[in-house]
Amino acid sequence: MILLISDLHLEEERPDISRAFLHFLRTRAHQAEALYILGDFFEVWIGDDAISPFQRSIAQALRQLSDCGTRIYLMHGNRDFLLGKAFCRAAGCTLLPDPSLVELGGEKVLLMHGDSLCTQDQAYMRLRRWLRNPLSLFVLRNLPLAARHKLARKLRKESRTQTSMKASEIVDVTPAEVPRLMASHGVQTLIHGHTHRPAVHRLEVAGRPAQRIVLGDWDKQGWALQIDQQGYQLAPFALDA
Ligand SMILES: [Mn+2]
Repeated sequence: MILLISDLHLEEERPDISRAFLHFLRTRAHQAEALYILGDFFEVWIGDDAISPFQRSIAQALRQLSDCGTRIYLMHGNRDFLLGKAFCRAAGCTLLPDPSLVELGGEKVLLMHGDSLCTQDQAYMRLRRWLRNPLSLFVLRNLPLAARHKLARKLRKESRTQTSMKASEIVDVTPAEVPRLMASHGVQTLIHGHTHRPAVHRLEVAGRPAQRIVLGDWDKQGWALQIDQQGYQLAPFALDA
């Protein structure tokens, strides 16, 4: 059995979510061969050198799971793209590039965070290109901590006001983008998060039935996609279960 989650937006201010996640690790994830975390795992990450005791406790919980034999894969989101090698080593997880082509349950599947699919949001796409450029990343990683905290606050504030002003189609995935991208990777299944609109979308790729599975964010409830002999099951669960 394989589990995929995304958009937990873990932060100290939401102990209900971290509690639910730690419970999820001890129970369902413990039974899984692999756990995929497709971005925005943390609400904010300003660098592995600025890890807080809260974030360290999450890394230790992941480490415990990977020591028990569950493989853990982590992909960057737009909030935590500065997660680096030191965190992955501490947490016992493997960093996946976005996009990643993997084999899950005998099928080739494309995994993404999902923000790069929202191509209609041109201002965001420009910012994303700038933030993910190796030179900018180098500069960001080497800024003093106080400057990184300040920048992270500014980016979050801007993202919130921008998102609330933009039409909902603009901050969602561009539909025409999806079949083209899936065909170019030769997959019939795409799994991503980011939009906080959990759903299984049926479509056609290269003349065959295909699916785009959107993972849910953890807020009022948790979400996980389970892949096993029964196929793909996307379902919510109570945070206090
Ligand atoms: Mn996101």
